[in-house]
Amino acid sequence: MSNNYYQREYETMSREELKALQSERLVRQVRHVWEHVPYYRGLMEQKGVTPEDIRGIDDLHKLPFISKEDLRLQYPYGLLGTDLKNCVRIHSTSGTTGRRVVAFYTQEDIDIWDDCCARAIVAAGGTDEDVCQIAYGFGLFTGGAGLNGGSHKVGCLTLPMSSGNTDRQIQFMMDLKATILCCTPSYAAFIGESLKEKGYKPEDNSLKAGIFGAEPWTEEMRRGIEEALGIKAYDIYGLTETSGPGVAFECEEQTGMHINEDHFAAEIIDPDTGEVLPLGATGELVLTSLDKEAFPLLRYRTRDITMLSVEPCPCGRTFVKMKKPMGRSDDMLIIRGVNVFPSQIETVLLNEGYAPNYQIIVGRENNTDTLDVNVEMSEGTFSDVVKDMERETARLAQAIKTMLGITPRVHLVAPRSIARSEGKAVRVIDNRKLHD
Ligand code: DLL
Repeated sequence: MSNNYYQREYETMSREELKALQSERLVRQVRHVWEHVPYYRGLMEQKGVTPEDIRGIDDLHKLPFISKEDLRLQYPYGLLGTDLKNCVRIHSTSGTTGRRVVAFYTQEDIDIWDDCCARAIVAAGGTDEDVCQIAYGFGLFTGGAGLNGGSHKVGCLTLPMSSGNTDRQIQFMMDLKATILCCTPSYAAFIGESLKEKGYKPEDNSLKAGIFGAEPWTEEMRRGIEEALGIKAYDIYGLTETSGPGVAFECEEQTGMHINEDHFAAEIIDPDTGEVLPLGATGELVLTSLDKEAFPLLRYRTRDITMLSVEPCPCGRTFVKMKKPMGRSDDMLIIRGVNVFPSQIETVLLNEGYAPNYQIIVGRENNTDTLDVNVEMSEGTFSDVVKDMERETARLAQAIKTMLGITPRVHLVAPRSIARSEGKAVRVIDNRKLHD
């Protein structure tokens, strides 16, 4: 049993109490949406549902879904749940194509969001004695602002570094004895690599924990970061549409992320049919906000593929846990008819002793899909004997084939030749999309 709770009364409430709370909040949230967001009202009317039909959380499935496409169509104000004058902030997705999604917040929304992030920091062992270095981007991206708010609530000394300028990150980390690092896992790996290059050993820093999220990362990557920085690495999940980081967070068990179910109801659906799947099934995560004012979301299709579990957690929290998302359904590559998640290739490469510096290039030659994987060598794996390199390339190709069932072309590339990420890493180049 843990003592690391930020809001014990919610985090450890019984499932019956939680159900009653979720029911009461859902009824209120649906009414709020019906009265304030004509677009939602239209969707509900189309499905023949009125607020009277929603009497509790068991009625959630009666509501229509909402998708990223709806959010784009309603850009910028179409889903606003309150007068603009009540809003105090916006954030926006980092999407590179199409219209961005803009999320609005009242002060009350920000307060709840900060609480969710504070729960994550406390679950990672954070207290008011800690120095919390926030190296997620600050700005329209939600990572910096969310963890910053959480860190203030916990009372940590907060270093609002934003991402980038790795030399300065390291200087502040060492001089101010940062104990908790918050950034994307790919940036954490890069910081670890840079510390090593500067001659620091993992025990030279004061870090004890890291809170990493905003992109998929594997267990193998977790182990690599934990070793490089000498810390425990905790996962955190969220998306701009639901406020930002803090929808779910890991406790000391590190076996999945507790969903803050007093604020978000979670379902898993079959992404093709929309059918709600039983607990324990893998599918698309659908989230419903239960107490948002400015940007309420009913049954939002996240496109993230995961699985839920209500197994009692030794930490004492009663909230369901979601497994590390494998990636978004739209990140899944279909190569020669085989479904491939980039994270599967990452698992193989890290198991084979490589660092998470790789690139996946998909193309099409003579009407057949091609899969090329560029893998960066470390100084240690580098060899100028051609035979050795050929043998290594063949070994990696075989390992990937065993995982995926298709044979890639593997290319070993020089140390430091693949660009490092300070935010979300771009691992895949799909040249087939250019010809759509
Ligand atoms: O990435 C919010 C965030 C900031 C989460 C900092 C955690 C830490 P977006 O930019 O809107 O928001 O991207 C949301 O990122 O739908 C997932 O596909 C992915 N994602 C976020 N956290 C994780 C995670 C932020 N822990 C999208 N594991 C989501 C895997 C994640 N994927």
